[in-house]
Amino acid sequence: SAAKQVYIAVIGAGGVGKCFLSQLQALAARKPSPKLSLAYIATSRKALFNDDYSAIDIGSAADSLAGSSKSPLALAQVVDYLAAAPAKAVLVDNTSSQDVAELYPLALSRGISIVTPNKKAFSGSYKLWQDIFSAAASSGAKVYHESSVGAGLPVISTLKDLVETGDKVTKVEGVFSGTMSFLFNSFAPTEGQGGKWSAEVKNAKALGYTEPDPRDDLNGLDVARKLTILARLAGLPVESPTSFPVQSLIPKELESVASGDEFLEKLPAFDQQLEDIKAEAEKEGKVVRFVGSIDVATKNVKVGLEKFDRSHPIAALKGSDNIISFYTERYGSNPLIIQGAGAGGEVTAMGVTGDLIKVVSQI
Ligand code: NHO
Repeated sequence: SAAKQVYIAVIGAGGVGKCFLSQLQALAARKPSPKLSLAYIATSRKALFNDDYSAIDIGSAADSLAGSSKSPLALAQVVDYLAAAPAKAVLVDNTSSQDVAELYPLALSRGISIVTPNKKAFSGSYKLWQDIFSAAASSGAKVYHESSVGAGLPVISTLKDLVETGDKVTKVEGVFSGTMSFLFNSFAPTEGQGGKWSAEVKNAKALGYTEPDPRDDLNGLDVARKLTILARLAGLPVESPTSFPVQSLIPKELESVASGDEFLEKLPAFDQQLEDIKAEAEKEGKVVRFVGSIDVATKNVKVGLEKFDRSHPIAALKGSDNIISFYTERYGSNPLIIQGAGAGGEVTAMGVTGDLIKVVSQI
């Protein structure tokens, strides 16, 4: 009889998607059983798939996709196609699309498992969150999203283990944005002066650390989405990433300028705002950092600037690293701390590939 197969569909082949494909190729070569068969791959403009589900070569998929003349299937049709496959299927969502995220309850209810770094589904409305996990519970399909917080760092799996083994998480605190980490580690270093705020933002963009429009990092929403996900896993029914205080670092006057480039051009005129905050921290011997925290008992979630002693682990971060501290009953006054690269294609894809391995072993 035929060896056991699992069909894989990949939506999104950008920075993370391409790294995922090369990790998938290596995984398929290392672990021949069950056979991981790439049945569908699409970007927003193109797709590759065969009506008879015959496998697409993983190693050449990204190139073949670029040359494909097929348009992507409508999302509901992707679900139909996978639900009718001759074996179990896993949908890997490597987009940041809200539309794809809203498809998860349907896919899960039809037995298709989901693996994704996309934050949208888990940090949108609380109803979507509930729909996703109740669809999975009733069909037995799996849903894993490790890379939606801290890229490949084991943040979500650790929090789940703490909760499921009966520990009481009292507080979660940390630096959750690679971009914000890089910006403040260079703007307000623990040693030396640091540059002007606007110059650091420009530099971070040039180095590829920011979104194409840096305002998408500076508005705090990316961090708010990550906090929403962790708060919900810790048991707080947070309604949305805008239902708690989030400090934006975009000057009011620049919120509505048309482009990211115009924003960068006008930003130097507002350097004094952050310079004052930095100076105030320095007077207390501290440095300023952009952090998020969840106080489980008081149900307080917040995102914004805070001052830290120079010796605090949050102050001493390097590069674009993330740090996440879990304060729990078992761990007492010394929190469980997870630290390391929190952004980038390879480390984000690692979380996705790791999740896929978990799902494949369970379906
Ligand atoms: P890209 O490079 O824009 O690629 C997106 C792909 O999706 C493209 O191929 C596009 O055609 C396709 N696509 C979009 N909408 C589609 C649709 N409706 N149908 C079909 N295809 C569609 O994006 P990335 O960088 O590869 O990111 C992919 C996902 O990983 C996003 O959800 C992103 O949020 C998530 N992610 C990325 C990173 C990262 O480092 N790149 C991280 C976490 C999650 O931890 C990282 C992070 O948070 C970075 C953050 N900026 C920080 O901390 O500073």
